[in-house]
Amino acid sequence: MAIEVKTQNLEMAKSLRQVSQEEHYVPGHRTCQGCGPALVYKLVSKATGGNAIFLGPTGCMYVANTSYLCAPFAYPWMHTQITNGGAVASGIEAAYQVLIRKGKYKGELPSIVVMAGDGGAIDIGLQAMSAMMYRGHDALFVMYDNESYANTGIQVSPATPYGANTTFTPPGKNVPEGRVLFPKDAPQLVIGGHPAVHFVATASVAYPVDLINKVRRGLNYKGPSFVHLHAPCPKGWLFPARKTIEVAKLAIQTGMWVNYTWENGEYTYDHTPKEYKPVKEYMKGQYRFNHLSDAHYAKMQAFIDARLKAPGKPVAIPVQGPREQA
Ligand SMILES: Cc1ncc(C[n+]2csc(CCOP(=O)(O)OP(=O)(O)O)c2C)c(N)n1
Ligand code: SF4
Repeated sequence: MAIEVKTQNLEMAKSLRQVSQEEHYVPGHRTCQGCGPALVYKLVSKATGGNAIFLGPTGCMYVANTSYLCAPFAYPWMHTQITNGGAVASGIEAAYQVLIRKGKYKGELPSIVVMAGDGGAIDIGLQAMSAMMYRGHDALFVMYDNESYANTGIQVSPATPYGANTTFTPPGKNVPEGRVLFPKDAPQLVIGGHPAVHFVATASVAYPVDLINKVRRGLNYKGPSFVHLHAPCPKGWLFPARKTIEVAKLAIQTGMWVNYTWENGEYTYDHTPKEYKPVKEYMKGQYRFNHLSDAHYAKMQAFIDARLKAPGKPVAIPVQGPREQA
């Protein structure tokens, strides 16, 4: 006879006061001052409560956090390769299913959470993430998005915005804008190709209650879910460390970031301003965009305008076609 798999039912919070003061991401890590991804870790682990297993693919949130026999994670946590966060989560969930079927484990299935950077999610880690989604494992995949391969020196990633100066896309005479491509659409990658997924959401460190509730809603679903979290990186984006939340808010006020939920095919949007500010206001505050000309800002504005007409849906973006000259 099949045994029922008991899962948690995490309650939604109306305000931060309703969120436990217990810390699961504790002092002692070595991330930069004002690190957005570190705040993501703090908030996501507050969302899950104690019954959770976290997986950390290689990236800032692994390397800057841990050293030999020392880590700031007050819950079971495991380092995975940057390639395979989704595969390790799948294995852990499958192992629990076997223990439950054999009657060797009688508790609730813990919240299994992959905390991947953009590289570990939609670039080097994409195949394992997609396979976890495709096979329908009961786990949450979090993509904390600092828009670069931060840990290896702020290299370009497929989440890096057009016009960004990274160590792999330095602006110069031949390519004055630096980064020429526009980013991949992470939520659409998941929504478009994974029938087992019923919940995908985007959130920002600027709105912690919304972030916590989206993590909880994702975890309450039986099956895979995906949450894409905007996490400014003062070191990589080059803004003063005290401005992380200001930068995150400005992203939403200018349309550079849109908070939404996709649940069983329905979109809902949060924190949409009555009127969007020009994207230049957001970009001007970050040294990574300092080299751009007005024509470059206009190109970014056109992209954002197109995206805001149908937020959450794919838009046509300029891409590099086949080369006519080497
Ligand atoms: C297969 C493989 N390629 C490259 C690396 C080197 N590497 C370690 S961390 C990292 C950057 C990770 O970037 P991301 O996933 O976006 O996380 P972040 O550092 O931004 O937090 C890279 C490229 C690696 N560890 N494994
Ligand atoms: S480089 Fe960016 S993501 Fe990495 S620890 Fe520093 S602020 Fe955080």
